[in-house]
Amino acid sequence: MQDWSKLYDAIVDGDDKTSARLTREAIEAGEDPSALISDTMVPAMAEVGRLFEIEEYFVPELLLAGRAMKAGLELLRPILAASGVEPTGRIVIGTVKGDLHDIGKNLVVSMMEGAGFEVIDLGIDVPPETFIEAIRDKKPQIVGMSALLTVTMPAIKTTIDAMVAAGVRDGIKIMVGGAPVTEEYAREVGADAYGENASVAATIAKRLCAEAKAA
Ligand code: B1M
Repeated sequence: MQDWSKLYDAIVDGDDKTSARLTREAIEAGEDPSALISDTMVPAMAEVGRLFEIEEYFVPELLLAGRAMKAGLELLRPILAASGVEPTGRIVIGTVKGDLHDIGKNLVVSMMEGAGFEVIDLGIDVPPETFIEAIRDKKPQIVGMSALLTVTMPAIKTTIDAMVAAGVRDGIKIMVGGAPVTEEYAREVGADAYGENASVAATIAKRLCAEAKAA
């Protein structure tokens, strides 16, 4: 892989135009989209998080960096999706109520699409009732929930509890993920799986889907 440190810098600097231009160049150079994401773009966002923690960056910088990351991801998304074959299964996914972070969730969506899944993306700040409605309407094998804040993590449990109360929990597999979420937490709240990152999530989703279809 070529050195794409200028793309890393563009994301850290929140420069969406340069991010898009360099991503386009990387695509033209035949760079592997998954490697570009995991080796350059995700580490850039981690650096943005570090700068936020040490108070060198504030919310406006986070927003700009998020926009620069998205500008690149949007160009890579169709390429990731094109690698898929027959639909592997159907997934409903969203960022839980109160949480506005969607970059990681969008990456999971891209990897799932790349793995051949039909993905119904409910977006951000998704209340339990919207998940429940989507399960009834779309009949997915898997429901995915993303949470990036420690204060919104409990919304995963609230949503699963609401699914149980609504009688839609049986027959679906639930996968959860996001920076503060852990395998242990996933088990505690009654999820079926935890995805540490987007590519692991896609691999796990294939297994879960096979299990859901066999049940
Ligand atoms: Co926010 N933010 N943010 N933020 N933000 C974090 C999460 C934070 C860790 C920064 C920090 O302090 N270092 C911190 C949370 C602290 C905590 O709770 N422990 C934080 C905070 C505090 C806040 C605000 C409260 C700030 C404020 O207003 N004072 C506020 C909250 C708003 C809200 O949600 N209600 C806020 C706002 C924002 C922006 C809107 C400005 C922006 C988001 C833009 C957007 O998403 N469209 C933003 C950003 C950009 C970040 C950081 C810098 C980057 C997040 C990101 O995109 N990472 C973040 C710091 C960090 O994470 N280092 C931070 C890259 C992405 C690829 O990784 O999302 O982890 P990630 O996803 C990974 C995995 O987690 C996993 O796969 C992905 C890809 O490999 N994954 C799944 C994710 N979902 C999954 C689902 C799965 C499986 C795997 O299955 C279904």
